[in-house]
Amino acid sequence: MREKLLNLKNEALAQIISATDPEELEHLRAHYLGKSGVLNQFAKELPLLPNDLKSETGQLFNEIKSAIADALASNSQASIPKSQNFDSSLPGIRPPLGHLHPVTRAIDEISSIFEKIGFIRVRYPEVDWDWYAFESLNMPKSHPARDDWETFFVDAPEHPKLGKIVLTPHTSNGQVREMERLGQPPIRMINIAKCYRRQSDVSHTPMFHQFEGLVVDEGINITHLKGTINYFVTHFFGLERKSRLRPNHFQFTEPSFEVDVTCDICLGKGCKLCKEGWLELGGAGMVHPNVLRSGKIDPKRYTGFAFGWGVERTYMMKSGLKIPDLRLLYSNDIRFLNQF
Ligand code: FA5
Repeated sequence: MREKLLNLKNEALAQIISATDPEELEHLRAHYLGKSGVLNQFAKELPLLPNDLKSETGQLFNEIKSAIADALASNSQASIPKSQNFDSSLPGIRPPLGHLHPVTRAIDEISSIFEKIGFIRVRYPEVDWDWYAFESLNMPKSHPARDDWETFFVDAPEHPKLGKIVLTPHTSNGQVREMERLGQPPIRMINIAKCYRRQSDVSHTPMFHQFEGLVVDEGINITHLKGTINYFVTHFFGLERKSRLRPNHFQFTEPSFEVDVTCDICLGKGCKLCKEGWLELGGAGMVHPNVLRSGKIDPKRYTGFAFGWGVERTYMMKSGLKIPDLRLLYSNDIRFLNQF
């Protein structure tokens, strides 16, 4: 009896689960639970069992009866007529789609603007020797200008010639590496990579990106630098935005400049946000002869210009974008990122 009941349960549940329409389900209900159904036949036989088996088999009978009743009730899909269940004319549910991070988009846009005028996109190590990050760039070990870069040093053995290992604080480490890669000019590099500094506030993040341009050839002068900056500014920000060069100092360029772009709100007139009408884009200048020498390029024959700007800061200056705190870009807050 026990075995028969268990077989009955398995058979019933298999049939109920695979039932696909309400009629079939009704038929199964009558077959198993109906007045003259299979389970009632078993119920009639229960009193005839020997006393020692009665209670145990009775309990199993009840369990199986409720398991079959539950299965019939929960197969609700099958109990609703198909025509009511699915309306094929309803519009589909659009799955949520992500998009590229705004910084990745900015990097793609910056690369394509420079690639159109013959710059080659490269990427150099983000963990590099002191030689490439500082010393080859005319910044001797003891030079106080190094403090400006607030560098993270890696706790690793020093190289006898290349020095310590650093998390690159700027993309200028690509300058001498590119000179070494090509061996000789012409050079037209755009190096975009992550940079790291011990800084964190509304306009600084400890990890950020820079894009570094380097052009070296015969007869390169400041007008080429100014023309390249104008080209970038009008393509990235729009024709109404202007750029200017302001004198500055970097060890690896001479002369050196800070590049400004007109404010997206007042377009150079001066407003509460920018005060004087200009926003700072980043550094630039004519490559210092010592840097060319580090890259084994003859400074008597060749000259060059370089610039290095922050991707996030440059992106924030686009018209119409109001990003109050640079750190929001890396907060992974989906409500913030969804706006772009
Ligand atoms: C430099 O890093 C120079 N290597 C730039 C350069 C290259 C000058 C080639 C001349 C020739 P500076 O420290 O000013 O310069 O940084 C350049 C830009 O990086 C800044 O204007 C800013 O846009 C961005 N930047 C710097 N630190 C941070 C930071 N912590 N968070 C976000 N952006 C930053």
